[in-house]
Amino acid sequence: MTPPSRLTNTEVAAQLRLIADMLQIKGENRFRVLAFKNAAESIEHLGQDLYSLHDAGELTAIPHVGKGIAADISQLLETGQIDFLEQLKREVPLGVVEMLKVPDLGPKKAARLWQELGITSIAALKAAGEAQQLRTLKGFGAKSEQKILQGIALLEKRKDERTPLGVARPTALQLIHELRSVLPAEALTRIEVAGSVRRWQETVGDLDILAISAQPETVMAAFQALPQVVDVAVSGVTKSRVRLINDMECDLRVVEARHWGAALQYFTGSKEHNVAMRELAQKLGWRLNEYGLTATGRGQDPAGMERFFETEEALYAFLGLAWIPPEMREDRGEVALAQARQLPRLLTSTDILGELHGHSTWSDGKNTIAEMAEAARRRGYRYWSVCDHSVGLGITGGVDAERLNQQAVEIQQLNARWRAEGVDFRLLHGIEVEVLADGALGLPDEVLAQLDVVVASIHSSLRQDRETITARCLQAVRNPHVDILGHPTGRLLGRRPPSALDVEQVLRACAEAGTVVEINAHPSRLDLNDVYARRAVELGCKLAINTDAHSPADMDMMPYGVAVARRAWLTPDDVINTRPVEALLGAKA
Ligand code: DGT
Ligand code: CA
Ligand code: CA
Ligand code: ZN
Repeated sequence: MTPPSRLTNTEVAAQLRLIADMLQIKGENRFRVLAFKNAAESIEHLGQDLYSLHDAGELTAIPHVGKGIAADISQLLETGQIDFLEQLKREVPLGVVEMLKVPDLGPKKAARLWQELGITSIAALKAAGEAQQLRTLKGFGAKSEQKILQGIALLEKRKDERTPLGVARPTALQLIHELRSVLPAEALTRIEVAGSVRRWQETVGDLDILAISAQPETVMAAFQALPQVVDVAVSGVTKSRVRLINDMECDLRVVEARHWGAALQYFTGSKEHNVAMRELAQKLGWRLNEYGLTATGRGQDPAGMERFFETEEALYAFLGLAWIPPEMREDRGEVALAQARQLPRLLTSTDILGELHGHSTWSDGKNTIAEMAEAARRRGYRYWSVCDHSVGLGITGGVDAERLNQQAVEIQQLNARWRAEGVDFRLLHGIEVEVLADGALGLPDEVLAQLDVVVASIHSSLRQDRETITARCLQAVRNPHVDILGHPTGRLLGRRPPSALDVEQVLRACAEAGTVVEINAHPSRLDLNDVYARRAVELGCKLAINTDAHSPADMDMMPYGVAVARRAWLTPDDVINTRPVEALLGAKA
């Protein structure tokens, strides 16, 4: 048997929660239920790898994990399942557990709905509610029936919400990784993510995965059996649609090798790009679908003749096009450019030579300057700019004139060491200075004047009206000491809307003042977004892509920022941190 792929702590916690829910529906002792819930809670918040604890025989050192639960966890890590949970699954339908998601529907009610009315899914619950059958249950009035229907409506609305790419992409890649590890190589020739995730769209409706296999049934069975899958909505030989434990839905399609090119093109989308592609094909006498091209008879080839493509490149080439990077496939003129062989040379991650905005323990970063620099150097960067927050933001630490001087000493020492060792790496000394509510900066000009890089950002009073916050931002970007405008709109994807800022006006001012605009690469921000970044370049701005790292791991987020730039059609020349450090500092002077 293939060993199960590694589970994350969150996934292990989810399995324990599932046990707790099932026990609750069965009406078991509440302390037993609580034991599983508490264990799940501590595992989710455990800052440690479960596998190494397991290997060391130390699972019981985790708070709330006793011998019994530790044994269940061991079994899960070793075999990919827990016997006890498998047994529970045979007793309690997953659909009934599902019903607990309806607000105000507790385990006791769910159990009665199941046992007395035979309801085993939310869909069935909704139908029964609409048919006014719930009120027939003893103790259930018209009012509680109404409440359940309202709860279901709320749940459906939540389901319509799109997932941030920073959650969706790792989810898709994990599914692919797990399928690769559970399936024998001969059952899975190829597997790739398609849809909006492949295009790196900032939010994602559902996941789309595409595979080539000579054994589609085997692939589908393995897919539906993945531990993250809570519900199978569609189950066919070539297509499955499932719902995952994190509430995302995922489509998997299995195709033949000869259809791969057209299928990947079709399921990558966007729909708009596909419409443009179909129109082009039509003009050339072909009908384009997810299998390939069929001659319409209006071109040179006889009607009904088929063409298949093993690669996307071959399909695009057959239609007279250069291969178009997925990030550009939004029908914004890319098809005409590909036809004219004039696609831009898009920025790639390897073009990035360093970062200009990151934090250390001098403000809210988790690592020292030396640790951050070492991490940057190890990933091949040639420079990294320490930009800690100016004081007074209500966070611990922060820098003022005095602390900046102390910081400078530390930075000089580190730089001197690398110079002596002949290492091509340089720390830049910068700051992320707060743009105060009235547009003044958090530190005086003469302090800012001594630094290599000044990033000005807004973290407070983000709800000012459009006029006020725009004026505030204009004042900051026009300050000659400000080099970069950090995360301009302040949005947090899925959590906080952008400020009311008049971005167009601010971008014009940046172009005029020579202030660089940031694409904050952190997937919770992606700020500027693709549309504004495109506009910035049109207006003559330069951009900087920074992860705003607070720990070395944050630096891994750079591809998200590069993807925003690619979706904005940016070339290396549009982005200043593709330049060597001398050119960078020279341009600033
Ligand atoms: P999403 O899921 O809303 O984030 O966006 P997509 O682009 O992943 O859309 P999705 O999952 O509905 O479909 C995946 C791809 O399949 C889509 O990008 C293009 C293709 N596709 C799906 N439905 C249609 C359609 O009705 N017409 C065309 N031309 N393409 C379609
Ligand atoms: Ca999709
Ligand atoms: Ca889909
Ligand atoms: Zn920052």
